[in-house]
Amino acid sequence: MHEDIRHWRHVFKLDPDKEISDEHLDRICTSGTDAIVVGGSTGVTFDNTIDLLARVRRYELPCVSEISTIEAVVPGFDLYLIPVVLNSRQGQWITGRHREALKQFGKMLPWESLVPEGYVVLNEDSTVARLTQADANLGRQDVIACANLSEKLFRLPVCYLEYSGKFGDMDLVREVRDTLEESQLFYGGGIDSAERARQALAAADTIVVGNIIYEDIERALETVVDR
Ligand code: 1GP
Repeated sequence: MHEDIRHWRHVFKLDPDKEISDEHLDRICTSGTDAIVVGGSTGVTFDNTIDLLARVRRYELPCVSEISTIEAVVPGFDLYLIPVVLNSRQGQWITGRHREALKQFGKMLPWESLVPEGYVVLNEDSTVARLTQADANLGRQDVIACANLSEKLFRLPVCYLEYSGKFGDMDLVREVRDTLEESQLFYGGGIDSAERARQALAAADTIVVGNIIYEDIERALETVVDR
């Protein structure tokens, strides 16, 4: 399963704290996307996460959890993405919460199902930037340095450029991908049309589409472009 991630080009990220009808969920899960990521910054609980997992499980595609809070760790996902927010000003988002989780779940953890992500939060107005107190106003060289931190120093398998809510600088995304040698580059933020999906796909390995699912389902579905 771990290796399957390498082939993912497009994923939808569903927020357990937001409502989605059965019809829209059906269209998302049968859209041709490569996987469903379940996660969000706020309001994520055990109950709303397990509920969404059960609904997505009716479909054949992989369903992975991106963990933002220890309370919402739910067994039964195919994989667990573990964000390490490299540009957070608060240690709890880099190792603190992770240490608590390891203390609590230590021996029960399915280590082979955990995929750490070197997160670089780049939209200072996003919920995730505020929550993690990220130093999001980074210049080009700082972003490249973060990518090197992620891959070369910490050897994380995934580097995630997170512009959540805003379409980012595709030249910079492409430059980061050209810098990375081993790790996979996830890009997320503001993909709300086929055109933007194509641009992001040309710059990153894997694109993540979130908000537009809840704003305009037709446009969300358009982001599943030929690739
Ligand atoms: C959020 O990167 C994802 O974690 C997707 O961003 O919600 O802006 O699509 P959007």
